[in-house]
Amino acid sequence: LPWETIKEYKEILFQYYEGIGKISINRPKVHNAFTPLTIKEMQEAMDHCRYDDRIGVVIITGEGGQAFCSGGDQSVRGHGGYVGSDNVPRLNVLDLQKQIRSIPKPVIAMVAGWAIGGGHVLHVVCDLTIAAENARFGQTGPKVGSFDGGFGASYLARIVGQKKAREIWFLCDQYNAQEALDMGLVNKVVTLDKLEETTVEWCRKILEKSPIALRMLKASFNAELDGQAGIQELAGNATLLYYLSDEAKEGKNAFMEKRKPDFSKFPKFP
Ligand code: 2NE
Repeated sequence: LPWETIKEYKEILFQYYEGIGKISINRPKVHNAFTPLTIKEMQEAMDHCRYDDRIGVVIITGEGGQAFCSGGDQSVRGHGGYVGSDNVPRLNVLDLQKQIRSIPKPVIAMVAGWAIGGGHVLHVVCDLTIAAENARFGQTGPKVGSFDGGFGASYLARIVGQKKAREIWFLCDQYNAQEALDMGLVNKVVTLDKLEETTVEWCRKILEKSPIALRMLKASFNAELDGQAGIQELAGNATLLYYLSDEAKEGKNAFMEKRKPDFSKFPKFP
């Protein structure tokens, strides 16, 4: 497909095609393990996707066909986090996870090969996952001295159930694409050569739908799980809709015109 580059980065590719923003980790030699810079670049790209009016759906993926993402790059893991060129240890992937959940547009993980450790959590937090037959899923935390007790544990358990989530973390086994499909961890499995085509097909179906309905639904699914922050997002969308109404505009206009607002003509729905 004729993807066009939105911006050049060092550790990711960021491309656009017909309403879709595609963010792809580009470190195939290490199975797309991420460094603080990879995440910083992904965060900037996600932010761009949020504000770019042409983009209605986002794909997150990894280059090379062998890996989606193998988690934090262990070679730069230091004292208290993953260390970048500024020598500061960070776990900035946690901020990216929040961004994926809160962007008011569907995010699809397109997984070929390994989705492991922090890379597995990245696909977990995406709204949908489409996997190639060669996809392999799992957590490694307790094996390599790490864990993700946030979305990586609680949201995973919401998806696959408490028993299965505990099995995934306690045993650190790996699961193939069919097993992932059977446990509801992915939405669809296709051959590797059909992965992008199918994902773009799903994007097209989504892009035909009402953006506000999609936005409200995403916020609604999140709200149940995300406590006050989830309610804040859902309520923010309610405010957005209210601001579009003549009733809300009457309040603002009255203030600007230094008069008493007249809300009497607006219906009191049962
Ligand atoms: C993914 C897996 C199972 C693949 O195994 P295999 O045998 O197919 O490949 P191999 O040879 O292990 O990997 C190829 C190259 O990629 C590097 C390897 O070291 C190897 O390099 P060379 O020997 O060719 O030089 N590589 C792979 N993953 C890497 C990584 N994460 N960091 C640095 N280099 C990596 C196998 O590679 C594997 O188990 N990888 C490690 C998975 C892992 O434990 N990830 C970190 C989990 S913790 C985390 O992500 C995290 C968190 O828990 C909380 C917050 C933030 C992050």
